[in-house]
Amino acid sequence: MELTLSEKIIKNHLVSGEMIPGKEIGIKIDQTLTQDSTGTMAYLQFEAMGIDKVKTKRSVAYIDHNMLQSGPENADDHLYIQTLAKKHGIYFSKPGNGICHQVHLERFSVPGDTLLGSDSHTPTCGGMGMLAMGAGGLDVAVAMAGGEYNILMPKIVNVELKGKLNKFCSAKDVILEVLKHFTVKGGVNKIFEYTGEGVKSLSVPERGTITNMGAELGATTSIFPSDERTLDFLKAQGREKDFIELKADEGAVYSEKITIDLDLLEPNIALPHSPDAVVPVDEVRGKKITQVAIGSCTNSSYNDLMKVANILDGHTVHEDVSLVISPGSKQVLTMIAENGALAKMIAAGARILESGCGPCIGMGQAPSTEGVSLRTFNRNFKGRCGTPSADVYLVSPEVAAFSAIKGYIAGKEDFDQRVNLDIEMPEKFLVKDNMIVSPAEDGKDIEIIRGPNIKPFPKSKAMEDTMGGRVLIKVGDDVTTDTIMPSNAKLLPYRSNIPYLSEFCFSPVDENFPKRAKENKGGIILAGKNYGQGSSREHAALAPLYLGIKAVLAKSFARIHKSNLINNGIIPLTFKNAADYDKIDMMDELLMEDLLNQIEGSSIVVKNVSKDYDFEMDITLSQRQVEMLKAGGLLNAISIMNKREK
Ligand code: MIC
Ligand code: SF4
Repeated sequence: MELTLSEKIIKNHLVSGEMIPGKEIGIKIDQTLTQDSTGTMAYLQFEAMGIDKVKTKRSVAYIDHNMLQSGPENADDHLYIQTLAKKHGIYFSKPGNGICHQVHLERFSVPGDTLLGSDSHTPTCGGMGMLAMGAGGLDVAVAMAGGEYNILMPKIVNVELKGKLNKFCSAKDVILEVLKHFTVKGGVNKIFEYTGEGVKSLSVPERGTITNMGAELGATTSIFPSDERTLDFLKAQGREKDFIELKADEGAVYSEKITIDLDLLEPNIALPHSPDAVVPVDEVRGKKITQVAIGSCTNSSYNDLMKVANILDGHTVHEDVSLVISPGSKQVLTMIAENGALAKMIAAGARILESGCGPCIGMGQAPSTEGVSLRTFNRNFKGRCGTPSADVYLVSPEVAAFSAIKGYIAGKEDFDQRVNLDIEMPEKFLVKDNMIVSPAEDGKDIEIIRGPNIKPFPKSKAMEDTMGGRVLIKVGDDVTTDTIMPSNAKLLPYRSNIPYLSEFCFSPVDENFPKRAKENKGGIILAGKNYGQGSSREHAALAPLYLGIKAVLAKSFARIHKSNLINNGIIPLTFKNAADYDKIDMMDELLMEDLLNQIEGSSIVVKNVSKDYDFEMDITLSQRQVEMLKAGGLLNAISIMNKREK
């Protein structure tokens, strides 16, 4: 039978289940990546499994998020991860070496391999023809220990690219177009597979921009074929031995298809506060801006920054605008430093940051009150930039650079035709991996250094037959994990300290949530559609767990967050009838009885004790997930299994 590229890779890695869309499958993971803000927790969980050495082909620990070091907490976490990596067979990418996704694409990605990362933008390596997925830290820990990764077999969507991008359009405009079409809910349990003659016109980093921001669709991942452009990139990285050609079979069947004609594409922009609020940039041309931020794992490649340098060349950043640029990796930064592009940026008045996530995760460069920030990043959720009153727009590096000069959102009329935007991919990238530390051959004698900020993670208990509590918060659709457990320069240093972090759970929408949760000894969360979209941070499950949350009742869930809830023993239930959501008020008391029995079925009866009526919730769980919830989460389930085996 003819297969799509995604199906071929899944088939090669299938460990359990059948490849029927919507059914649970288990796949073998070849590579893992972690970053520091989710990594400490992932490694604490890995340690809890008692494994000496990772069982993957390659695992890499990056430091790229928590780099401000305004106190000892971040540096302590870095040291913990570095010493643990050395001991347990994991490569360590030092702070300053770059953003995990950019560096992984450059130095470690391999077509046809599977990659699991504790970061939602792990699909960046789909630009290399990898099956690359984001997950919670615990799932990544299990993969490092050699365990399979479970997902629902996705539907495969075909995005056919026709033609060639015109001068002022770039890969960012392609993915913004896809987001406009599918929205932030449209990709859940789907893989977006790119095909067509237009694919050839895109280099691997450009493909990476598209697969990176496919995360905003809620997709399982996105993938490009591995072709001659892939070979060019691998050769230029000195890694041609990693190349294999990969593509879908002729006649492969997709569940859905859209065609994008690159020739007709216009520069796009995502309006505040959602990556799918996309319109052509000309619709908002002329809006005054206060900040431009260029970088992030979406748009910080050599190609992107060379275009920016050419646009800025000989100009001055507008007096009312602060332009900040964070190059994606040491490789990119060194190359633009050596060829003079960096000097052009500095001369124009850009503020250059080190290679890392920086402003994208609110680690510095928060805009002014009610500021208007134009960013080449992938997420513009309200408040994520560090300024709740700011408006953040998402654009390509080209639009960002022209706008920085003009002082307003630039449209077609503002683009200077004379600028060279035809950037050739270098024949050889500058390869110097001296910020990647190899693991020890034998880690037995290596001592792991733990700073005082590292606190044990909360553990859930086995499911009880009767479970109830008050509705502690009622939220609407598309609530992000940034809302559930925000990250910013003040909070990110505490990612390994759940007790402290939990004090800020839901703080962007309800500062009293932690207090209410404690007073009521825990309870239930009520939510709309696509609950938990965005970041993979397991902290959005761990902090509620710490505060005693037992269940989340939602209209639907984002994929990674749903797994994180189950992995940590919190029950996710879906409304059978959306009208039931409307009937429930905050502080209503809900009760579930005969739970151990009911959870085995397809729905569960919930009693609204305060209003005295019953309603039904759907259980959309696999048997494995049911067992896990009964045991009280993944770690408990693993230890029960281990005991059974002994
Ligand atoms: C993000 O872009 O939201 C992050 C910060 O990279 C997160 C990970 C985290 O919260 O640490 C992600 O995308 O998963
Ligand atoms: Fe870092 Fe931003 Fe990319 Fe997340 S989206 S990995 S914070 S650069």
